Amino acid sequence: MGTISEKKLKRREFLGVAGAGLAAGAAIGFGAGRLVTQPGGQGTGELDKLALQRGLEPEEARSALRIFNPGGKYLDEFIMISSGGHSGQAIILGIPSMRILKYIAVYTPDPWQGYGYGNVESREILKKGSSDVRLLTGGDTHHPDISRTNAEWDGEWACIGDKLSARMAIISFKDFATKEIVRMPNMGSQHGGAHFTPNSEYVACGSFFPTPWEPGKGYKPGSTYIQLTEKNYADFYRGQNIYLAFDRSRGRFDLTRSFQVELPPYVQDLEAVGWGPSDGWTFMNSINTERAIGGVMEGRPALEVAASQRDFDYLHIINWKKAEQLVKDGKAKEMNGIKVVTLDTAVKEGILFFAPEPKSPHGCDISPSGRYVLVGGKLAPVVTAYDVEKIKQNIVDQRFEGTDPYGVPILRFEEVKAAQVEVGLGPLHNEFDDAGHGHVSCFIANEVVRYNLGPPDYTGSNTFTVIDRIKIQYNIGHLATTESGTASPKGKYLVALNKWSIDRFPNVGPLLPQNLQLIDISGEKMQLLYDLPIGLGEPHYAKMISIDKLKPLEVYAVGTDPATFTVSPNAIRKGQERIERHQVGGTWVSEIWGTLLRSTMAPDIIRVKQGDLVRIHWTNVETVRDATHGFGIADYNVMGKIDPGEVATYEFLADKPGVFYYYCTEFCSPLHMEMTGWLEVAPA
Ligand code: K7E
Ligand code: CUA
Repeated sequence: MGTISEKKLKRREFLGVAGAGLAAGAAIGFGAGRLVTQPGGQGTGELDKLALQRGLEPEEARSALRIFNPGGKYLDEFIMISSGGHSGQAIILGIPSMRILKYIAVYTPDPWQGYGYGNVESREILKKGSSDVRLLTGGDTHHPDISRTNAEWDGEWACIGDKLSARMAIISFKDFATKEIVRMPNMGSQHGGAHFTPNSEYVACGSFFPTPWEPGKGYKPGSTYIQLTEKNYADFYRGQNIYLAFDRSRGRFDLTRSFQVELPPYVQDLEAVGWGPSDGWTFMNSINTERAIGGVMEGRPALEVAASQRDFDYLHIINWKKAEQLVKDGKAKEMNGIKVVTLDTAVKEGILFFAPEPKSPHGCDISPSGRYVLVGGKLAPVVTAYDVEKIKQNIVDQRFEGTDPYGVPILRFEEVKAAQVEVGLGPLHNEFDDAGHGHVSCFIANEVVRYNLGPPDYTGSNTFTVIDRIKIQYNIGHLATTESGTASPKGKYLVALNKWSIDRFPNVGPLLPQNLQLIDISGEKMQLLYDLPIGLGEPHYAKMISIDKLKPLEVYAVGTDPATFTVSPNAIRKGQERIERHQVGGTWVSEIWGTLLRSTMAPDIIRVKQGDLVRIHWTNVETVRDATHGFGIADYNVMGKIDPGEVATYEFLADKPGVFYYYCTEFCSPLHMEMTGWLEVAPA
């Protein structure tokens, strides 16, 4: 910043010239002559000057004003839940301000949130979400979805999958915290989900890598072994699509009512669960229908080469309502705790079909009307629109071009295709607005490309035609528009989730942040508003829900167990603190019921014996919003926070003697530094 030279003033003529100044002033929204440009248009307006001083173009200054949200004002219209990629977390942002409001620990421990550092509730979540191989403390989140009522998001729950180890997590929007993780049976990895069915009966999710699959027995991580050869891969490896039964009152999955559909050993990729004309159907695409297994060091071509030979892969079309009925009729087989509709049954009973899709596609999204399935070509520069009505009719008429090696009927491409839109290089994901437009991310072209859909989504002329494009910075993966993926998207904003940011931010070491770019899609031309560096990675997909659909708690009622939102059996009131020592099995347990209230931890001295299992139940008896207390014990790796009203249990083995300091880690009050205690572990 500094003084602006005459030359610069002249060059940036948006102020000096009355007309331009007026235009900028008016568009900024303050009105010419008021604040922006003084009468006479000589560029003395305060905002103009400020913009100039900071070297901002008028367009940029306008963008800043359109999204700036001062503290204390509630100008955000949407909340975005973004994946945190291989950080294993989820990220909550306000839109359009792009302010980060929260990180949610999902698959990865987080000491600040009291997740996985001695806290028993979160430890149980992580344990339940692990396999027999290891306790899993990291994940790779890709696709969040929000619970639905009549195909619209209701703002109660979110799900987000772990691509790495085939897990699904449930987040409550009451407290924006993780409630459950399940390790999905029979699957080695996942990618397609999460997708709630229109009334949240199920969360659908497909596998990514096929798993070794014992006929009749399925796959169990850590024990199923079928040697990886090309023949075994074709004969004994399988993909899966799961429908996790969702109990929306409790916010938990019920594996006993869940089911799976066995799929051929293609790499199943993105999927979408339909509504309207596509209600009852799941669409998922696939890559590597070549069934290449890799083996560059064993004389075979590299996987990505061998997996890109064919001109077409298969869009999978699953009649999930019919599959559900098969399960109810007892035609599914129980494998590893879940009912599986086997591939044979799926073929015989007519619940699985393919449609050719060009070529190693990515992205599979349903238009707001539910009529079109849009698939990004990835290696083909087109978006293919499939017409669900045609798909259904062709299935009824049994019009197939043949079957795949597993007997799955293949529809004729020309019969089920609505259109192909030439969009540019590397099309991936499609999102929609409220005016019948699709927006596709083009990874290689570094663009978001807007096109018209067809009827009933778009009823004008030039259906399936590109009408606008905007450069992004750089290498966009997903994009998100407001409430896209439902029957009534809201238009207005689009967030491009970009992988690279090369020259957009100051250098903070060789690895630059991911770049989330906010784009205004309300006008005829898309317009870039803001770049948000995300120093946590890597966001894949995100969903933006209208802020008024969310009804989060302000405080927990005192004594709440956040796992169930009911009164915890370990809740106590101030004055009821106690310490007990009792034996369970062969182990001595020192059990403490304590309270937290500014600025006392009661008890502040805990005396136990070496070898005791120490279990501390803290009740934060505060009733004031935001009056959180933290908890940390030196050298014992116990850390967390207890929100106002919350009851949280911490547990650890006191196996080393000594006198250890513990304290409230949250600066909560003037006497916060005094909010401390001692853990005395007497030698055995
Ligand atoms: Cu395109 Cu996992 Cu949805 Cu990332 S995936 S970009
Ligand atoms: Cu409680 Cu600091």
